[in-house]
Amino acid sequence: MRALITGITGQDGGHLAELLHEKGYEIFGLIRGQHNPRRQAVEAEFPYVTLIEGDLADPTSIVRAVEIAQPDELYNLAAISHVGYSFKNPTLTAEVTGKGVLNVLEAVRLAGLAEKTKVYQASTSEMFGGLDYNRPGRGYNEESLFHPRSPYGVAKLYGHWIAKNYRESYGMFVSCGILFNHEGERRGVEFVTRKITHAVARIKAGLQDHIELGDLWPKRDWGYAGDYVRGMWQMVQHGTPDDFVLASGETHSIEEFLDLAFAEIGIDDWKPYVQQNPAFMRPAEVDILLGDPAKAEGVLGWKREVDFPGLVKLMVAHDLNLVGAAG
Ligand code: NAP
Ligand code: G4F
Repeated sequence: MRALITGITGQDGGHLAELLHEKGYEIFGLIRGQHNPRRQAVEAEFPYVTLIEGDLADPTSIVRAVEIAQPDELYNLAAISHVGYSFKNPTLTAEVTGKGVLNVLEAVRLAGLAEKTKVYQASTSEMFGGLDYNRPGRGYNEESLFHPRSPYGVAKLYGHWIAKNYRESYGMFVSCGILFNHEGERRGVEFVTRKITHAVARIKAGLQDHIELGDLWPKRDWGYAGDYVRGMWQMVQHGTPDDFVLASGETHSIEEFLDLAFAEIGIDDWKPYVQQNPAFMRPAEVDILLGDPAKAEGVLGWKREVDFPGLVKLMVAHDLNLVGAAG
């Protein structure tokens, strides 16, 4: 089996490369930029991945990548994925996170692979928007209303619908995973969980004395990325293309994340170590995300293995090791 992963340098790209390698796939990874600073790290960690240069905003480069890889499965994970960044770069976000999906689907068609290549599209819980009227207290599922609250969420919603449109119009196998937040040791430090665990480790090591964050009350449905990429693969192995929510079914505030992370280094009261900085607040916030993964659990047999305390523990342990403050 041959797989093409866009977003190979990202968190999920790394977990997925590892999983597909264990399963014996020949793996191709799309990498952008003439001098991508992550290239060396990816080559060192995943020597079995063949890198192909291309950019989601350049349709020709995607056709070329698809022609080279001739994939049985294409996982479209590439995106401008940071919500805060999308407010500052809305046009770029629309081009890459939105129109980039169209470029991928068209590339598969133009390469004559519409019947062969199964496509996974990385949709997101950000499309729900977290407003109270939207299934309050029950958890969003595949039938919930969409009300995106950021340029990122709006762009992802275009990607989601164009993916469904290609499934319905051309009979292509295109499945959309509507994934809630998933984190882990590969998470970028620009996201709140890893920003916290990295800072906690550095505080323990005496390398910094506080952390600056935005709003602390928003709640997220956090899971472990390794569990979620397994779900992506299961969606693609399923007999028919469809949409599936992957979530933990629990929601926790950033304050709760801080409680657990600081407790790992023996600090019960994190308040003296946390300063709020408006620079990290967003023009519109998604207050609360809670997902209902019943369909994925029932139809695919997907089950997460890492719970919320386990996630925080593994991330802090990883970062303590990274800064040499473990033990
Ligand atoms: P990530 O770590 O931010 O990775 C994003 C990837 O996209 C990187 O490899 C990045 O490459 C690549 N990329 C950005 N712009 C590109 C372009 N113009 N052309 C080609 N590649 C480009 O994201 P992630 O957490 O792994 O998430 C994977 C996907 O799932 C994303 O689409 C994200 O929006 C979606 N998602 C994530 C979550 C989550 O909680 N993690 C939840 C729901 C959905 P560079 O290294 O070159 O920047
Ligand atoms: O970690 P975050 O940046 O993740 P966010 O916005 O929920 O988006 C992530 O999950 C989505 C799935 O729901 C993905 F689609 C998306 O690609 C990405 O992976 O922020 C989480 C919460 C937000 O409420 C934010 O306002 O944390 C809040 N926050 C508070 N201080 C902060 C900070 N977020 C960041 N990144 N940095 C802060 O200093």
